[in-house]
Amino acid sequence: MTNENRTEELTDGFHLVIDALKCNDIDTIFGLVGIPITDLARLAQAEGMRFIGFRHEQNAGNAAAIAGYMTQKPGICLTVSAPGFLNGLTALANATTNCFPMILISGSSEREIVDLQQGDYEEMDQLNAAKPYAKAAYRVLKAEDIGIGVARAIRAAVSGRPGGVYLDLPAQLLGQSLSVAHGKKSLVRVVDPTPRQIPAPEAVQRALELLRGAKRPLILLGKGAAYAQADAEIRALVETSGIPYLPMSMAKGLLPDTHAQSAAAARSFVLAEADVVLLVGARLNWLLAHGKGKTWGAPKQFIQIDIAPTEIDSNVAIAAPVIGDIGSCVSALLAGIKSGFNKPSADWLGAIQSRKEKNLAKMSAMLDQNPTPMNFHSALRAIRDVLETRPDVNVVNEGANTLDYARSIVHMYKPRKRFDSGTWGIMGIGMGYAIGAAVTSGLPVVAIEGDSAFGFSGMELETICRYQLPVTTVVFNNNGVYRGTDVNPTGGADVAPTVFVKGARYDKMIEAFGGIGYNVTTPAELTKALTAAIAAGKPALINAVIDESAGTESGRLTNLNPASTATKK
Ligand code: ADP
Ligand code: TZD
Repeated sequence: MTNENRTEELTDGFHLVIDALKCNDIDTIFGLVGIPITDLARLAQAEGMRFIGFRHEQNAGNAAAIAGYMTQKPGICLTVSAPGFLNGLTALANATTNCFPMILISGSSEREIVDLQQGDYEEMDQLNAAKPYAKAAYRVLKAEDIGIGVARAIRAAVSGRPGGVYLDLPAQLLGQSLSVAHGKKSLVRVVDPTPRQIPAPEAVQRALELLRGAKRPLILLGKGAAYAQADAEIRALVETSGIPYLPMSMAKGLLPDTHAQSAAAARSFVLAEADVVLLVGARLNWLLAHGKGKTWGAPKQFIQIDIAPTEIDSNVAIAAPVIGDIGSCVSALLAGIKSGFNKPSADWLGAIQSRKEKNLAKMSAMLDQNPTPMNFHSALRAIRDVLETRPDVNVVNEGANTLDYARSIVHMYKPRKRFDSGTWGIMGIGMGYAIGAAVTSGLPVVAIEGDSAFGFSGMELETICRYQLPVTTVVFNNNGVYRGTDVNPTGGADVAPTVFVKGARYDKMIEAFGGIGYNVTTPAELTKALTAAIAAGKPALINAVIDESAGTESGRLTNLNPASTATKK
C-alpha cells in the first residue's frame, strides 16, 4: 500500500471509552458483562486496566462506590442494559446518598427503539430512570463526544459534594468509528477535578467567635471529614483546641479510637450537654436525631463545615456555617485557634472523663463475660483484640445488632478503614465493599456480618475466591434477622418472618469455591481462626455461632419501628 491510497486509521467507541478512562488515571472497572458491553470489558483488560467481574451488579456498584470513597477518584461500575442497569442503580443511589463518587456506566438499547417503545432486547429509558437517584446523568450519542462525556461524569462525581453519576452508552455508539487522530483529540483530561473551595474569612471569624465563647464545646467528625483526606489538619484542630470529639461510625480511626479526647464512650452525655457543636463533614440526619429532641438535650449552637451550602439549616438553624472543602476550612479555623484560644474548662473535660470511666466499666463487665453460646459482646471482644494487632486491616460491617455492637466495641486506628451500612442503614453492602476495599488497598479486609446482612451479597464469595482476595468474612450466625427465636403465633408450618434455617454452616459456602471455612463456637476459637485467616491473606469465612436469643429487634433502632410509636389497642 502506498501512502497516497492508504485509508485513514480508525478507532471506535469501545476504544475511546477505555482511552478516556485511562487518560484520567482510572485503572479499575467493577462490573458484570453481557450485551452490549462484553467487548468493552475485554478491551479494558487487554489495555491493561483491571476488570473485576461480579455475580450481581449491585455488588459491583458497591465496590466501585467504596473505591471512590477511599481514593477521591470515581469508582467505575459497568453493566448491561435494563435489568443489569437497575441492579446497579441501587448502588448508585446508595453512593449518592452517602456522598461517594462513582460512575455507573451502562450499555443501552438504541434511542429510536426505546423512545417508540418498540420492545428491544432489555429495553429501558435508563437515563430518565437514573436521574432521580444520581447526582448527574448523561448520555453520549456520538463517538467524538465520549471524551467530553467521560470528563463531565468524572467532574460531576468528585467536585463539590461527591455522588453517583450515570453515563448511558447506547450499543451503536460503541461500534461507531472515528479516525484515530480525531479520536485522540476528542479525549479530555480533567484538570483539577476537586478544586479547593476556600471559606469566606467572615464565616471563619463567626465560627471562631462562637467556639471561643463556648463553655462545653464538642467536635463531631463525619465521614465527609474522613473522605476529605485532611487527616493531619483535623488531628491538629482537635489537639490544638483541646476540644473533645465524637466520630460518626465511618469517621472512626480518623484519630485513633483510643485517643484521650475521644468522647465516644460518653456519646449520649456530650450530645445532650454540649453548648456549641462543630460539625465537620457530618449531616444532622436521622443518625444524629436530626439535631433536636431528647438526644440533644439543652438548646445549642451549631457550627457546620460542609462543601454543600444547601446542607446548612436542613434540620435545625446553623449559627455559623463554614462553606468550603474540609481541608481549607479546618486549616482556617486552626490558624485562628493558634492565634488565641482557651482550652475547654476542667469542669467540662472532667465531667466527660468521669462519664467515660463509668460507661467503660459497664462495657468491660459485659465484654468480660464468657457465655455459652457466645453473644455479640464476647465474639466482638475476640475480634477487637485481633484487630488491635492489625491496624492496617479494612473493616466492613453490616447487620443490626452486629453493626451496632461492632461500631462501639471494635476500635479503629487509621482513617478510611471502616466501611458500613452508612446513611441509609442499608443491608447488602458487605461483599461489594469488601471486594472494593481489598482491590483498592491491596490490604486485608475483615467483614463483620450479620447472617441476614451477609445473605444479600453472599454469592460474591466466588468472586473473592476467583481473585484470591485477602477477605475474611465473619458471619454472626444467630439463626435469623435480629435473632432466631421468634415463633409463628398460629403454630403453622412456616417459621416466623425473622427466622432462618437453624445451625446453618456458612463456612461450607466458601469451601465450594476453594476458600477456607471455619466454624467457631467460642471466643478462643474465633481468635485463633481470625488470626490465622488474616495471616494467610487468603479468602476465608468464619461461621461464628451466636446465641440465637442474644439480639434485639432492629438492634438499637427499636424506636424507629412503627409499632413502638403506634397507639396500643
Ligand atoms: P456521617 O454519616 O458520617 O455523619 P454524612 O455522610 O452525613 O456523614 O456527611 C458527610 C458530609 O460531608 C456531607 O454533607 C458532604 O457534603 C460533606 N463533604 C464531603 N466531602 C467534603 C469535603 N471534601 N469538604 C467538605 N465537605 C465535604
Ligand atoms: N433490606 C435492606 C436493603 N436494608 C435493610 N436495612 C433491611 C432490609 C432491613 N434490615 C435491617 O435494617 S437490619 C437487617 C435487615 C433485614 C438484618 C438484621 O439481621 P442480621 O443482624 O442477621 O444481619 P443481627 O446482628 O442478627 O441483628
